[in-house]
Amino acid sequence: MSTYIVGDIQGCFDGLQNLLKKVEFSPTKDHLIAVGDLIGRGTQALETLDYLYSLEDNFDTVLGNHDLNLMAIYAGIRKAKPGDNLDVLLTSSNIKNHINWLRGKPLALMAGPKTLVTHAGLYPEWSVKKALKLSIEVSEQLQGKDWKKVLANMYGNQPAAWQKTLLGDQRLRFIVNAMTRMRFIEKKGNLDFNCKISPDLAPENLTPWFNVDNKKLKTDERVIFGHWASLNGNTNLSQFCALDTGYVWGQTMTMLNLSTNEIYTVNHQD
Ligand SMILES: [Mn+2]
Repeated sequence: MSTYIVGDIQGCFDGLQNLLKKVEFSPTKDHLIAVGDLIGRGTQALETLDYLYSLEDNFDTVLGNHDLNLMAIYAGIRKAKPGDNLDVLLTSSNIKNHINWLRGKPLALMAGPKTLVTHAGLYPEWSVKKALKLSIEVSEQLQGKDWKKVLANMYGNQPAAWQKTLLGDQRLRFIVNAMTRMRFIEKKGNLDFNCKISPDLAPENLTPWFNVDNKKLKTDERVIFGHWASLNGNTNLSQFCALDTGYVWGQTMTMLNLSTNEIYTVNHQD
C-alpha cells in the first residue's frame, strides 16, 4: 500500500488519470490524498468528483478555496463565473451528494505522523496541533444545520491577522482564509490577498508564509500544500512541500509518493 498526495486537480480529470496511471495507483490498495481545489476552472469537474467520491475510504482531501466556492454557489450565496466551469456539475443529479460529501471534509489533516496537509499552508503563529484543532472548529460549523449561513459569513479579507480572542464569524473567516487563501504575509502577521506571483518577483514588504519563522513548528514536522501555482513546486525548504504546479493553467500536475518521497508529474496535453 502506498500513499500519494496530489496537487490541485481543479477539475482536470484527464490529468489526474494520467498521473494515477503513471504511478500504477490501485484504487483498492493505495491511498490518495488531495491538497484541495478538486474542482474550479477545469472542464471536467463532475468526472473528477464522481471519481474521487468512488474511491471511498481510499481517498481524503482538505478543502480549498474553489471547493468552498462550489459549496457557496450551490447554497445560492455566490454566483458561478463562466470560467469556473461548474455548470455541468451543478446541474447533475449527483451534486447534492457531492456537496454533502465535501461538507464533511476538513481544512487540515495528517497524512502521516508528522505530515500536515492544508490547501494554502500553515499560518506561522500556529502549531500543527493548533491547525488541526481550528480545522475541527470550522468542520463542525460546515456540518451543522446552519452551514449555508456559515458560508455566507465566510467571505471577506478581515480580520487580516490572528488573535486568540477572535470569536464567531471573524474567527471562522480568519481560519478559512489562512488555510485556503494564504500566500504572502505582511508585517504583524497580516495576510495579503492580492499578490499571487512568485516570491522572487514580489514586493519587499511581503514574505511567503513559509519564510516567516514559525516557533511552534517542530523541525521534524512537514507541511504539504497547494494553491500557489506560481511557486512551481519550489519553496527551497524541505519542510514545506508545494504541490500546485498549475496544470489547469497548461503546466503540470504533481503527485508525491509519501512513502518514498518520489515526485511524479504529468504535462497538460491540449
Ligand atoms: Mn486554491
